[in-house]
Amino acid sequence: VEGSAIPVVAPEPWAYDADIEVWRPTSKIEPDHVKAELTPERLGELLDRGEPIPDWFTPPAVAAELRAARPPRHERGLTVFFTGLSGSGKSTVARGLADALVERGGRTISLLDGDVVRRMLSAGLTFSKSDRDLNIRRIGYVAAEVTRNGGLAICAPIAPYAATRAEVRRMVSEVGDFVLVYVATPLEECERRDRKGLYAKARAGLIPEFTGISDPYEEPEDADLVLDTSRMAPGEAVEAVLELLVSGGWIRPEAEHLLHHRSCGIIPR
Ligand code: ADX
Repeated sequence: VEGSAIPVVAPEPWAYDADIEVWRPTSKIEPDHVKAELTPERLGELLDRGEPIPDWFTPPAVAAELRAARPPRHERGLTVFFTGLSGSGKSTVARGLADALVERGGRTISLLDGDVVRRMLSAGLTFSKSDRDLNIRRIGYVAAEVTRNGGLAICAPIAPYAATRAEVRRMVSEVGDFVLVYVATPLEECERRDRKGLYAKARAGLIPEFTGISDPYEEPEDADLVLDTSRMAPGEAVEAVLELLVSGGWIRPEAEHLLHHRSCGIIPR
């Protein structure tokens, strides 16, 4: 520092010399030696996947603290949030996913289907923008609580507004992980199916503010997965979500999972 009697010594960068297994100033490492590196991103990845932290990087006790602060994804709470038009297949895929996950075991599953939520949690709400937003916020609140406690919440409302979906993503991300699945079945297909006969009524003007007909649906631009159920069977759609959850590390691959079961003395069918 200028004018001070104390000289300031700037430390030079250090790195781990993997060849001779010591930490040294980078300038002293032989050019042909391997400098081991672990960037903060790579460390985050290792923790997310529950993989070992190399012991040259940090002592095991510190690694254990890091793991406690950032548990692997398969131990962390997760919300899988489906969004899409009425009749797009959200509920079918969400239910299929819930069944598949229960079958695999290892996770507690809470299914918050749009129609069921409307009957229970949101009875009395209309389909005005503000009531839809309130409905989605309630779903988000419950999903965040499930996620906070390490559970896996599956939600399947229309959730037509991007800002409200983003709010739910924020709420859940504070306490765990969030995955958005856009069930992008085209309106024509949803209307052709018209399972509940509601599109016909909406076209006839009997139901006002019907999503896709007389009310907006804002397509997500932040979806982690996009599924079109007019091009795939429900089982395939469920498989696609499972694959995403396995590749992201939220659930273990089937083989490993069966081994784990065996080691616990459970004999899979
Ligand atoms: S959201 O907009 O608030 O997310 P939510 O998923 O709960 O909608 O409910 C949608 C379901 O309510 C539809 O699948 C349909 O069966 C029924 N419904 C009744 N009126 C409407 C409407 N005006 N718009 C959309 N869906 C409606």
